[in-house]
Amino acid sequence: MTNAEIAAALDELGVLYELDGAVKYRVLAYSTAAKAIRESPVSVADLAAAGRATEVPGVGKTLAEKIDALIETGEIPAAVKLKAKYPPSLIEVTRVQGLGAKTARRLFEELGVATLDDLRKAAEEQRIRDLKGLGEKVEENVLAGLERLGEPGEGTGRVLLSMARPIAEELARTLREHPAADRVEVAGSVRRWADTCKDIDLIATAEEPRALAEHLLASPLIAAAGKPGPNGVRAQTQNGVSVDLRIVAPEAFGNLLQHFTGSAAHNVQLREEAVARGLSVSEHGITEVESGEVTLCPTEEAVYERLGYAYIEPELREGRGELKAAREGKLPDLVSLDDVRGDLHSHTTLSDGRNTLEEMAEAGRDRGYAYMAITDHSASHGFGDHVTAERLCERVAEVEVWNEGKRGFRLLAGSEVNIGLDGALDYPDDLLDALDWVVASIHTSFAISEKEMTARVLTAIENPYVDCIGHLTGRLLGRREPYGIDVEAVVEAAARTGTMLEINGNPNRRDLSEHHARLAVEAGATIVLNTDAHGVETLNNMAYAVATARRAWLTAKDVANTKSWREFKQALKR
Ligand code: DGT
Ligand code: CA
Ligand code: ZN
Repeated sequence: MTNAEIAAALDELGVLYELDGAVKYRVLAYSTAAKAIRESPVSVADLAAAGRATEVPGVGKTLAEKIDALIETGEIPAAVKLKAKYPPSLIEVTRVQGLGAKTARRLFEELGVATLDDLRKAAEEQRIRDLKGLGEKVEENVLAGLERLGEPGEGTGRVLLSMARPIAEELARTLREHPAADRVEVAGSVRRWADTCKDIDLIATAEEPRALAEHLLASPLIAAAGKPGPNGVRAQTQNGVSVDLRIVAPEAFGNLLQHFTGSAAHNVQLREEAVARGLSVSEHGITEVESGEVTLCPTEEAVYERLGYAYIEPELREGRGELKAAREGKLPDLVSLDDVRGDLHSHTTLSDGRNTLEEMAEAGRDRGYAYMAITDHSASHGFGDHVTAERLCERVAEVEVWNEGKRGFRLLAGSEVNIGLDGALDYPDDLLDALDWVVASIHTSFAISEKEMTARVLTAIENPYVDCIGHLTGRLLGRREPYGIDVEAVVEAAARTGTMLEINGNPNRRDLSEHHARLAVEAGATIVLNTDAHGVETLNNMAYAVATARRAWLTAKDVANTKSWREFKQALKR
């Protein structure tokens, strides 16, 4: 049984419990465990067989027993029982965006909605609005959600870069350690740091290609594979990611790496421009059409040079004007991870973080940052201890105490303040004024019109105490579309008022997107690269924020947190 199958069964059970009215944390336990299992690089069925399923994060004894039953009998007894109560088609209904299990159950009990078809009919016939507490808006959302069911992101098999990248690097390491390996590189969308990836592309040269292809299959990360041959092999990882290993002759390694790094759009444009110059480009080399003379390039630099371009960083290879810029020597000097001197969005145990203020601060300092802001959620955020104004005042004092006697690193007292439906913030102005740094974000009431959402965010931008807007569009890659918002109006206002815009480096978000980030900088707005870390490990997500910035053509000058704190402070609007 694959990790994906086990995860799907637990997800389903979670939904069934939710339909049955279970408390939220119980439901959450199932979806959290399912996610960990789906993303586990090792086979959870193997772990379970060895009695070690509880090693998977979020899997306790109860869950481990359910997994054992599932593997043994193909079913979880609790799920069988609940399926007798609720038709399986109702589970699909709960998955419609903007609905949820609670409403699905009411629709089932009060309107007899048991299938997606029933749901569409009920919405079209305007029967949902008659139920207490549900209105026309819900009907609209249901119809929109039904439209979106077939859209990319769900069921398209693309995975987050944060899932693909560590596997790609581990597999490359495995291949490099084999004596037959010569060069091994990760290519494709993983190398370009795209948001999501269809598969992992690996490129290698080797003395004995078949032996190297076979060695890939020895990795514990690989679950299944085709037949390894002299040109490579295709395989599948334990967590369902496809891997494509291609092995070639070393003389043309640059041509091959360039070709398989892509993107397809970049390559198509590159080839068209080459044809106009009498050159034919392929993964096997560059041919001068008239003479038939072939140039083999051992490096990518040589490929671009032969074609008359400056070297183009993989993150820029999307066919968005990079070839013209490379020809004219106008490529941007891209911001890099080393340029980043601070992180301005992080959470602690005061709200929903896993680590204390001290632990987060130490971790930030250990990374070599010059400053870091603690920005716990604000009073209206719906879980854990609410951070009251009083508590936040104390927090400011705690940060001050922590900073005492420290040199070369400054902890900043901040907040990630919810933007209310009317654009107002949670705290009084004098408290916001006492903070070093205020990020304002939308966390509630997504389902308003684009016009309302834009006005709401513009109100926050006009607020003199708001330094930065967090994760502007609220998108969750593959799970939640960005909400409707007029990004052009927002970036214009941000530039005009000096309000910074965050690129959130949580790999599920990467929000601003690369498109919006480029738009923002072109409009004159300033960007901040943040992790939104909820624990010390996720401070590592800065790499994804940097990657989005690079894919948006940003230089260090466009990014505020490449400055020292003294200069940064001067760039603030207040
Ligand atoms: P994805 O969808 O996340 O896997 O994105 P890529 O870019 O990794 O795409 P993939 O794996 O289909 O192919 C890897 C590279 O191979 C791609 O970036 C460029 C090259 N390639 C693939 N198909 C074509 C094509 O039809 N024309 C050209 N010129 N290059 C291609
Ligand atoms: Ca690929
Ligand atoms: Zn947030």
